[in-house]
Amino acid sequence: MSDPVKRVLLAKPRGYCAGVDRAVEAVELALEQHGAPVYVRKQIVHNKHVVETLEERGAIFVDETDEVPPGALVVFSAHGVSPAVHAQAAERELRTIDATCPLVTKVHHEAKRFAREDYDILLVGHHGHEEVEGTSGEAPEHIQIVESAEDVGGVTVRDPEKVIWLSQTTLSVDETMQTVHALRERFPALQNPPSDDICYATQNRQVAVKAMAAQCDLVLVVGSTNSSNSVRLVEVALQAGAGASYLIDYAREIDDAWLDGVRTVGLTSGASVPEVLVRGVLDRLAEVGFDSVEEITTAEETLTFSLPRELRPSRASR
Ligand code: 10E
Ligand code: SF4
Repeated sequence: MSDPVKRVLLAKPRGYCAGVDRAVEAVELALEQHGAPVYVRKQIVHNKHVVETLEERGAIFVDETDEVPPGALVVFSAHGVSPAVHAQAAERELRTIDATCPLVTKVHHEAKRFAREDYDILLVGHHGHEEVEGTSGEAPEHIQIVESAEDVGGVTVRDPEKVIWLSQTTLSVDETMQTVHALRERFPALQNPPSDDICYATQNRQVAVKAMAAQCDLVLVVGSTNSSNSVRLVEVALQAGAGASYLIDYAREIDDAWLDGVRTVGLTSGASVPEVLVRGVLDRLAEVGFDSVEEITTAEETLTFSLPRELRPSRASR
């Protein structure tokens, strides 16, 4: 008999967002329509399992376009690329499919618009993250990256009356608001982005994990270590009162010691994580007595994006 006090709270929404779904499908369709190999610049999304599965099907992941043979087909990842990368690809006469999430593209448009209007743009985000490199590459002379409230003291602007903040799409909402608060103390005229840059999927996954964290002795987040939004879910769970929280790629990474004395396990997954990996964790937890599963729903998601233009059926073939 299973122990009735052992239970799993399963966050909803979790896992794939609309932008990831579209980007992964773009690589799958490119492989179907054009045959292997299909090159992909950077990881299409930051998930080990997704990347390995696509590699098995003939995708070749490269760091830069100069690793792609001239004339070959390359997909740009969901995190977006700077205009310089588009130019390099054009120079090598590569065929390109741009799988940048439309919500990242929206931030690029904002960056271009405010740079054109000669604002100083403070981009809240993580140095070295591909999305931040892509967005800041739209207007490097106008954009400064601000990682956290601690960075704010070092920011200088040309005209404190003409400053706007934008952000990476996958940050912690609460931490970002602290950074913005610190920025506004220095620059009271700081303008907000025209609409939220932290996307609906990031926000929804954080709200869902917050709703259950305080009831959980342990929160497991399925996701890869380079996945910003997944890492943020561990931090948010801990801040919202979870006893402990760990990031895992696979069920096999669960350390039995984590479950010692645990009654309630919370489970969620990042926006780049396929549901099959969550199912694997549920199966593993059931084997050790956590077979009662309750879904905690804080939002319903229905958003979908159309495929990248290069993959949409041509009018003639419809
Ligand atoms: O590291 P991130 O959370 O930005 O990326 P991810 O691939 O884990 O999740 C999808 C998020 C994207 C593409 C950025 N908006
Ligand atoms: Fe797009 Fe948000 Fe998903 Fe990033 S996390 S791919 S911005 S929907």
